[in-house]
Amino acid sequence: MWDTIDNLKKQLDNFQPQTVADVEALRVGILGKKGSLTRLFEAFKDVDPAEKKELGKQLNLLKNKVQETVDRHRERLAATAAQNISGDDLTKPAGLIHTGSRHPIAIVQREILDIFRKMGFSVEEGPEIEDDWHVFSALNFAPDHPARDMQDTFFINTDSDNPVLLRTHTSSVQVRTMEKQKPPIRVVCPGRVFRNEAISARAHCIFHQVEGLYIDEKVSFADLKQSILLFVREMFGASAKIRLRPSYFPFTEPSAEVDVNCNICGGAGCNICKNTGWLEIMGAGMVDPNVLKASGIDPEKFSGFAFGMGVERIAMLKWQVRDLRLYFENDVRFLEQFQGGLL
Ligand code: 2NL
Repeated sequence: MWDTIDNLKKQLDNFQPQTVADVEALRVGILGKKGSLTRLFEAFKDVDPAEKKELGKQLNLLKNKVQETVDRHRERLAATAAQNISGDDLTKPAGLIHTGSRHPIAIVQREILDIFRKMGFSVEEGPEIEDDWHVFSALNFAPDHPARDMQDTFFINTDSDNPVLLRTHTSSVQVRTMEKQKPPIRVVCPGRVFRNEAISARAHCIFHQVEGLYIDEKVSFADLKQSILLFVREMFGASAKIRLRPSYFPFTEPSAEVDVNCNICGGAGCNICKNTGWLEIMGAGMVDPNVLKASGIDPEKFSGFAFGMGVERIAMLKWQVRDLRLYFENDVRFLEQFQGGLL
C-alpha cells in the first residue's frame, strides 16, 4: 500500500498534460469509481489498526494533492487556450489586410473640391430634404416651371405653400449661404441630388453634383471663364481647352454650357464625343439679379458667377465608364479598379 502511495505521488509530480482531456484522464484514473486512490480507500478498512492513523492521514493528503494538481493544470490550460485558440505560431509576420478602396465618385468629388479650395473657395454642405423656397422660388423658377412637376421632383409634403421635397440640385445650399453670409462669397457645394427619372445607362434618380458660387463687387463673365479654365486645366491636364455655348437656366443670365476638348480621340471624333471633338462637362452663368435679391444681396452693388457639374459625368469621362448604374451597384470588381488613396 505504501508503495502504491509513493507511485501515485511520483505520477502527480511528473504529470505534464497537453490537453484538458489528459487532466480528466488522470483524475478519473485516480479518483474515479475504479480509480487507484478510490481502491486504496476501499482497502483501508482491512488495514492493521496500528497503521490506520498514519495511513488515513497520508491517503487524505494524497487526495488533496490530486485535486490540487488537477485544478492547477486545468487553469493553466484554459489560460493558454484563451490566448491562442488556434494554436498558430504567434510569432509569424502578419498577412496583408484587405482595406478596400475609395468609391470613384468620392475620388472625383474630392479632386474637384481640392482644385476649388486651392482657388480660395470654401466647402459648404446642406440638407438633402429641402423646401420649395430654397430649391425653386429663390432661384427664380417661375411658379409653373416644369421642374416643379411631380414627374420631375420627389415631393414629400405638398400641404403648405412651401412644399417639402428632395433637392434636385445643390443650389439650395448656395441660397442658404447667401442668406447667412455677406459678399464676398466663394463657395463650392457638393452633395447628392434627386430627380424623378427612369434609370438608364445615362440617367439615375440619385446622383452627385458640385456647384460653385462667387459673389463680390465687379465680378464679370471674364472671371467666370478664367476660373473655369483654371479648374479644367487642373482636372484634365495643362493643355485642356474649353468652349462655351449659349444656354438657358432660370437662375443665371447669361448662361452657358461648358465643353472640354475630347482627349479620348484628341479632337478627331469618336463615339464618346459623338464625333464633335468636345465633351460637355458643366453649366454656368452670371447669377440672375432676381436670385441675388431673393437672398438679400443688392444686385446694384454685387454681381457673381455660378456653375454646376455632375460628378458621375466627370468620373465617366475621366475613366471612360460606359454605364452610370455601375456606380450604384457596389460590385467590388468594378470598385477595386479606382485608386484614390484612403486617407
Ligand atoms: C448644370 C448646371 C448650374 C448654377 C448651376 C447657381 C446657383 C445659384 C445661383 C445661380 Cl445659388 N446659379 N447654379 C448655375 C448655372 C448652372 O448647373 O448643368 N449642372 C449639372
